[in-house]
Amino acid sequence: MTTHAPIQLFDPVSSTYTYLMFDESTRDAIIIDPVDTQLARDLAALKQYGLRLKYVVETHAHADHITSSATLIEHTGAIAATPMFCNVLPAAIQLKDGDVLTFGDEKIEALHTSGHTAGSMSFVWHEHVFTGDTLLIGGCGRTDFQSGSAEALYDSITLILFKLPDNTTVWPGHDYKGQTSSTIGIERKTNPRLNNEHGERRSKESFVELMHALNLPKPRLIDQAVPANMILGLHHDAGANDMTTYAIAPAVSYAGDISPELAHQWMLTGTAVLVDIRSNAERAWVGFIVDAVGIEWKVWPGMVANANFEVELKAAVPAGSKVMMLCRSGVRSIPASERAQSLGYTAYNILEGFEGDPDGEAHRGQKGGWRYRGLPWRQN
Ligand SMILES: N[C@@H](CCC(=O)N[C@@H](CS)C(=O)NCC(=O)O)C(=O)O
Ligand SMILES: [Fe+2]
Repeated sequence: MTTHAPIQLFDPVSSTYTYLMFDESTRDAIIIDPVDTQLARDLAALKQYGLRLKYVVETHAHADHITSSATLIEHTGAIAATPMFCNVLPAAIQLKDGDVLTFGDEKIEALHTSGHTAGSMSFVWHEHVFTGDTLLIGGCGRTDFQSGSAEALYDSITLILFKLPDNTTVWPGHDYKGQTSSTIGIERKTNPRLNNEHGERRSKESFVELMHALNLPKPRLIDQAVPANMILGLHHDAGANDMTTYAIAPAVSYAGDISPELAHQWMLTGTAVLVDIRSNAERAWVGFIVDAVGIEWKVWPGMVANANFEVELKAAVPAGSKVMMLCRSGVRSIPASERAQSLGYTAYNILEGFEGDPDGEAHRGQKGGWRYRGLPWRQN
């Protein structure tokens, strides 16, 4: 018989647990609550186990760390799934209570367990529950910010999570004391937030009073983390632009670097063809540019080079034309511009791509990509 166990990974700075689960035969995988600073660790784990990441799942929009969702998706071609009421708009899958995600023959079910935040979810997989910050070991998530509600948390814990079988393993979103897992039975009987000193279940009023008296300091990163997590952890700095927007900066191995604004103008006037070289998965995930030609530079799964790039480019764009290469952040579009130039096109690289560089730095004077500069795009 196959035993099902999640791989539990820990970020010591934010005390966050990330979980990786996969189907043993197909190697399709999902990850729950990945942390931006642990990207290399998580990519290495996917490689080590030979996995194809299908979904990046969030239990809520975190206040204490930034997710690596967007970057993981760019690397792997996975799809983001976030709780519907967290309003993380770029996530392709907006989870409702009872929704099931499938990876290989494996299934994981989303339960809407509001309270820590209004949108918070827990996930049930075999005899395991990933509780995010709804239920912690001997504790529970705080309810004093981000649409938190102690009343809702009491109901979610007592009426939803405590109704799971006692032997269900509880895998929390954080632990600040080095504990790794618990069970529903243990938490139901001994969790001090839910039970009084005599081991009796607290009333909702007593729980609410306790939660309101916690007076915890604000998470250190809340002001950066929440806005970043609302867009899957993409960092961008829209607005600032200290380069002449319509200038062409000549390049050595292709015709030059141009701003998204100039690219847009050239597209409207028919001066050049915009070639969107993001993977199909990325475009489906975050959005399309109307009238752009889509030719993948790297292909999911594994983000391997598209062997048909030359054939597809030649089929789509007449030889000798001007082309403008656009990717997500302006990195992949550089080798793609060089390639197009070597194939006889006059090739321009669009600075900062669709989203803008994730490090938030100004690259060659440009900040923010196509979308964050307010240029037109569509969701699908
Ligand atoms: N000290 C941490 C804050 C930790 C924190 O507030 N964690 C939230 C989860 S996002 C919580 O619910 N903690 C519950 C508790 O500490 O009892 C930081 O600055 O990031
Ligand atoms: Fe949280």
